[in-house]
Amino acid sequence: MSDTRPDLGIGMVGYAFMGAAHSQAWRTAPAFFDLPAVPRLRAVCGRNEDAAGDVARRFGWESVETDWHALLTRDDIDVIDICTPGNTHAEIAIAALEAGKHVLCEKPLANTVEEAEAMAAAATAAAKRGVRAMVGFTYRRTPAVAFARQLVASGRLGTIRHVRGQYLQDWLSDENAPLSWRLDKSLAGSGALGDIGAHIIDMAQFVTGDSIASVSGLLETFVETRPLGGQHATLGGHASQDAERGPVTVDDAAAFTARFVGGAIGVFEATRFATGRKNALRLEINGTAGSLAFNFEDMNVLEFFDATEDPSIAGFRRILVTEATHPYVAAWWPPGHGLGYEHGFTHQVVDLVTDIAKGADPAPSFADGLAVQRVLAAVEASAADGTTHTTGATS
Ligand code: SOE
Repeated sequence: MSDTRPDLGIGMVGYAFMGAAHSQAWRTAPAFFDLPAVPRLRAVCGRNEDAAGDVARRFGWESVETDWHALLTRDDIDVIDICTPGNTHAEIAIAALEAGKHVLCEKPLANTVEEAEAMAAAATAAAKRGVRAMVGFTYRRTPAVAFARQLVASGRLGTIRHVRGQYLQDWLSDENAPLSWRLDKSLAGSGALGDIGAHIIDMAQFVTGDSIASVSGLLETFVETRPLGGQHATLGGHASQDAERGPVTVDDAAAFTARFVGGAIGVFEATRFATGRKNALRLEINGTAGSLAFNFEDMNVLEFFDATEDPSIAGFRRILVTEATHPYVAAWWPPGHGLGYEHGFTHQVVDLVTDIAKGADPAPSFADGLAVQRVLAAVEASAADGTTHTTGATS
């Protein structure tokens, strides 16, 4: 039977780790979810034609472009999906929105607050013309995280007192892991802070429904030079200690305390030096009526403590967030069969396509991305001068 749903043409810029994650999401979403439009993988764009061509073959992209401007002139492309380093986000996203293309942009939204402000303004102007923009804080779409937000919103935690966020990785703990774009401030904007700290900031604000008002922070670069070349892995890798070295211009680790507008206090940590921790994105929230704890390394589980229960039987319960009644799960497997890292990207595509069809503004919006950028900038400013910095958030 022929599919009567309209096509939605996708043009993706970038093809590496995030490009692969996004490619599988665009392919998989219409097979599992009843989408209002069918994503068509029209073109993947990269300066290295051979590498982009390889991704096109593996994932089924119909064509390859080597200059992203070409995507904006194509009538068969409706959405520009930006999977490139942060220094290119603002230019591509603003040009795409002005050309009438919807935009999905990887996180963090930009490398500076000024760029993020320009992007948020462009998104507001575009929305008036029915053109939508979303920033890719994918972990929001882990069912356990979306369910945590529902529990907080329904009042099960009462008034939030404490927020504890950590994003712990260890792929730089080898001091001979080679220099890569994530360690170059001119390309990445910042280090652990923006790359993974941005995720815990967004997740904490998303789950609590509150905003960070002020921060006091520390940044540290433990290994100041790294080998050029060597064997690169997607993250990390290894090179000879005799290789020529170049400077690391970003933080290896970030830590900060925070005050939320609603009165909660927070403690946050982001590092690539937590040996043994691979992708431990953890969030713990304590409220007057209960607590929640999440760890991405056990991503199908949400721990919940109900402080209103009889203390003699109360305790943290381990909820397997794999029931059809949990967010996103009904489209997938039977209870207990579980989801993985890639599913968040599929859910992101599902929500974006649905909002585009409905004419609704997707979340997280570019304004949400800007709010995270302001927290990142406040942490950097605080680390530089040793004082507390406000973010400007009031609600
Ligand atoms: C690298 O630290 C990284 O790939 C991040 O850039 C991603 O956003 C996160 O999903 C996993 O770690």
